[in-house]
Amino acid sequence: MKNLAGVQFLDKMESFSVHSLLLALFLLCDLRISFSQQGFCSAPSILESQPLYWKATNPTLSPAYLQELPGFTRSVYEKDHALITPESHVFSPLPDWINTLGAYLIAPPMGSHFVMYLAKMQDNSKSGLPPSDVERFLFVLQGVVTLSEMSGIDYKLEVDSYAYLPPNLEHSLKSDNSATLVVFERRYAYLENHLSELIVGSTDKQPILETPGEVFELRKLLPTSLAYDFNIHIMDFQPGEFLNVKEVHYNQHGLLILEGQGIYRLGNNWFPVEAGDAIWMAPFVPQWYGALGKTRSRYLLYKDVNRNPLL
Ligand code: UGY
Ligand code: MN
Repeated sequence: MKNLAGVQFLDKMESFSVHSLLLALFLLCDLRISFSQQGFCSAPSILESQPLYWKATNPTLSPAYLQELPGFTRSVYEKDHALITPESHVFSPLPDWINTLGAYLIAPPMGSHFVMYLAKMQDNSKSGLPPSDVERFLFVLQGVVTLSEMSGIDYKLEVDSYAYLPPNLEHSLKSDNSATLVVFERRYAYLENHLSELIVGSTDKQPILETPGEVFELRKLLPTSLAYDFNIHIMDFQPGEFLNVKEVHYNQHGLLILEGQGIYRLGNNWFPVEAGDAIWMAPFVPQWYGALGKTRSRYLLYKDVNRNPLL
C-alpha cells in the first residue's frame, strides 16, 4: 500500500514536471510566434545592430511596419478603380448629422452615380436626411443604432444589421454610444408602377443563393424585384477560393471587405487587400478576387441593377 502510494506520488510528480515542461515549451512557442507575427519574413529584432545596408537586402514585408513608413499607403486612385485603405481615411463632421464624423470613400467626382461613406456616430448622435429623391442603405459595422421612421416603429440595429430607406422617407438614426455604419446613397431611378419600400434585416437571416459556375456563398440584402435599382451582396470565400468569372460588366461596384485577406485584380493591377479596405469599380473594369489568408473572406458589395443602361 505504502509502495503504491509512493509510485502514485512519483507518477504525479512525473506528470507534473511533464506538464510544466509542456507549459514552458508552449509559452516559448507563443513568445516566438508573437515575435515572428511582427513580419512575414523572420526579420531579426531591430534591437540587434545590423550591418551597413542590411535593410536594402532584407526588406520587411510586414504591413504594420510599412504603415509606419512615412508617406506609405496601399491606397490607389485610377480612372476606373480605386482602393482606399484605412490609413487614408479622412473624417470630418457629416453635414446635417449630429455628433457624427464621416469619410466619403466613393463619390460622384470619381465617376460613380452613388456615394459610399463611413459614418462614425458618437455619444448622443443623430443622422441627417439624404437630399430629396435620394435612397439610403446603411449597414452596422460596430455598435448599436436605433432607426425611427414615420410609422412610429423603432428598430434596434446591431452589428450585421441593415436598413434600406426609400427616397423621401423621413427617418432618423440615433446612437447613445459610438457606432460605425457604412452608408450607400444614390438618386433613385424611378420606374413606372414600381416603388421601393423600407427594408430592415440582418445578414445571418438571409438565405444563401445559388451561384451557378461560382463557389463563393452569396446573400442579397435587398429584394431582387424591379423597384430596387441596386442591391447589396454579401459574398463569402474560403481561403483558396476565387471568382471563376473574370468579370467585366456595365454595373458599378462599391465594396468593403468585412473579413479576411486576398488579392483583388482591378484592370491590370493586382492588390493585396484585407478587412477594412474599400474598393471603387467603374463600369467595365476587369475584376477578380482570390481569397488567401487563413480565415474566410467576406465582402459587402453595392451593385446597380434592374435598370436599362440606356436610360
Ligand atoms: O455580382 C458581381 O458583379 C460580383 N460577383 N462582382 C465582384 O465580386 N467583383
Ligand atoms: Mn462584379
